[in-house]
Amino acid sequence: MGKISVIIPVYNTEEYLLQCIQSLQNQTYSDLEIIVIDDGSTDSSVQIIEKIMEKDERIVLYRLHENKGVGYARNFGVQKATGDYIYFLDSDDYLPEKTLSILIENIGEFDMISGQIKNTYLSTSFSVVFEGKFNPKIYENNRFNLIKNMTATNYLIRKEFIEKNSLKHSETKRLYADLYFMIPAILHADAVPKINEAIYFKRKRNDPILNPSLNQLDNEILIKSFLEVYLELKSKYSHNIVKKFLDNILLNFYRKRIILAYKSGLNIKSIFDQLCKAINSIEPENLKKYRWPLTSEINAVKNRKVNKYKRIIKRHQFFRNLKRGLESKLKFYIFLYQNFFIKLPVKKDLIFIESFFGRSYSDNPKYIYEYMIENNLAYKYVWSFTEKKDIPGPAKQVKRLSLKYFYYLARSKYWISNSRLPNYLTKPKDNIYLQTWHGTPLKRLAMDMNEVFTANPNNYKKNFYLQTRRWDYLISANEYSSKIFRRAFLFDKDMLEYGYPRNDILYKKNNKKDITSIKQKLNIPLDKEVILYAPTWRDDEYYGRGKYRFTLKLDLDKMKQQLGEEYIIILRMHYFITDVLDLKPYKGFAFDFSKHNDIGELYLISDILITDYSSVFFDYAHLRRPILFYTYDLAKYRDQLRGFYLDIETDVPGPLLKTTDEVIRAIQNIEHISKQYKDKYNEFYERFCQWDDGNATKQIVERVFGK
Ligand code: C2G
Repeated sequence: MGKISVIIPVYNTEEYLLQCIQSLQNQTYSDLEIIVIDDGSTDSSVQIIEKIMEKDERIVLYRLHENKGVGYARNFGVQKATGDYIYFLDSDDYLPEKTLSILIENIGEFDMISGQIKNTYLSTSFSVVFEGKFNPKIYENNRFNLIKNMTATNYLIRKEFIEKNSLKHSETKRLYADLYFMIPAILHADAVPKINEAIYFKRKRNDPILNPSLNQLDNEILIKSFLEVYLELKSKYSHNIVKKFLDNILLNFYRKRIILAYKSGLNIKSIFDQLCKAINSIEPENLKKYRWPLTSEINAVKNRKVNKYKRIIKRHQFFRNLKRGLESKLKFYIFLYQNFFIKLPVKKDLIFIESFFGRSYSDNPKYIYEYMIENNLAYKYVWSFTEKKDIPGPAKQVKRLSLKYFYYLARSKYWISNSRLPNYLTKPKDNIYLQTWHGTPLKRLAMDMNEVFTANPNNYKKNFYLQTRRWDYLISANEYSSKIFRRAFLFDKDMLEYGYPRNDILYKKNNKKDITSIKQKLNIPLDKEVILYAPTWRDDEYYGRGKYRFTLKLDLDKMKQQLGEEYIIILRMHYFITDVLDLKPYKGFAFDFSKHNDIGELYLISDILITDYSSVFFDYAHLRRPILFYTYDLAKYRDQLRGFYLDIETDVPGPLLKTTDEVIRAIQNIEHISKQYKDKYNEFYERFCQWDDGNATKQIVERVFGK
């Protein structure tokens, strides 16, 4: 049927490249030439290509020694191509197996054919089964709709058609260079068929901060480039169909990009002149279908009245926000927060506190609060909870996400939280945010994560970046955490390096009397040794945002049978887990303390900890008691889901166990294991437990609030 030349410009995409090229090698249509143009990459992209080329002679590599931009690289590729057809693929995207065969089988007599593009965050192996016949839809008068997304990827195009019409990408424009190729292509093609199946996977990069894709670049750059391209193309074409297309994409761009950019702080003046020129070039008849409020904005721009335009935009934004605010109660509270509460001054003595999204009275925030009330510091406190709690001291309680929650957040000079606060909460003027965080990281965090598999991967990294911009202080439990936090959170403000407030209790109450009294309070038998099982959550097992599943893999029947005489077990699920354990059959042996506020108390009363990849073992190690790692899904968790900062096989202070039998055996031989791990435990303690001495809270409170 003919040879297809696939053209792939590459610029620093080492993370994605292999998958891209392999997806071509796996194509069922094999008469291919894979032209890779390295556009001056500075990472290991070239080495990756060179390695894969050794085994596939269809791959040809060209190297440009400086970065020339995607337009230049693609034109260069077309010149070198020897195929009958050209297909543009981006090096961070990938194809299902049948893409090229579907396209070539359906192109018929047409000059080009297109297909659906699917945006995706993931690069886990996918399989798409295409069966049966495809009935491509033919685009004729409406064919410019095909290029609303402004990209040249995912078209199979006859090479002679490209040559006949001298189609070329722009080589001077870094952005939107594709339009210079696609507009004349679509114009001269008369009719273009499209396959209505997703046959091209476009990766939405999840790291717009450190590794942005082109359309994740700074708003001002994007907008200026777009307006420039619009004006240039507008003056080049006199065909009505092209003018209409350009005017439509300008107005869409205005509504989607420009208006949103103002919201996130773009200075209107910086783009206003160009915007005026562009808006003044719109054909009057292409404006007819638009109504107020857009038309009043457009008129102000047309008349070059920047101050009037700013007033109009402000007013419209207020109405747009109000309209959104009326969609639900929560949205209305957010509207009030952003438009009214935030304008009130903060109260200098008010502290807003939350732990684990309001789910518990626990962790570092709890200990900071208790220290402050015990020492009668002159502050007022507001705690945010999802349900009312029985807590000591004078704190006011507000329900998380209620009207009061928003009001007090806006009025508090201080925020204390151990996890994230919603991104839409603009930081009040003069607010000081003490972020306590909630553990020494084993699992990769935020910017250090390669791929994000959580219930809500959208903009995960960007959101994290915006989160951490609000933090003024961050607590770190050891030097190792400090280093990671600086990088993974891009945090450059005050790191508080005194240990964790929540660990003070492990130094102050680690004695028989206190331990017995906690056991009595919790109704735990006094005559048995205590095992604590505290695993973490799995990113890919969820019901929805913040609601995760957990399947208990420990065989409690076996454990009860073999250990029940001497031990009891406390099960403690991570706060994200919504499944409720049914422990009725194990009454007297297994106890569920998932809802207990304070895991520190559970550490104190237990003799052995079993965990997996949870940060709990960094805290538990302060007690120097035995730790077992029940890591039945290690390979998947470490290699696929998260990645670790430590080598779990060599660095942790206890054995990695894969089955309940191994866990039972380890418990039966716990003294032997303790001896075996003595040196490793000491090393671990030296490395991670150096700063805590029972006074972390005091030092932190003095640093943030003064003596
Ligand atoms: N936790 C708990 N019970 C569990 C697991 C965790 O009470 N079964 C508490 C512990 O205080 C622990 C904290 O939640 O230190 C964090 O839990 P991790 O399992 O480590 O998981 P995650 O919430 O993802 O935080 O830098 C730390 C990481 O971000 C991990």
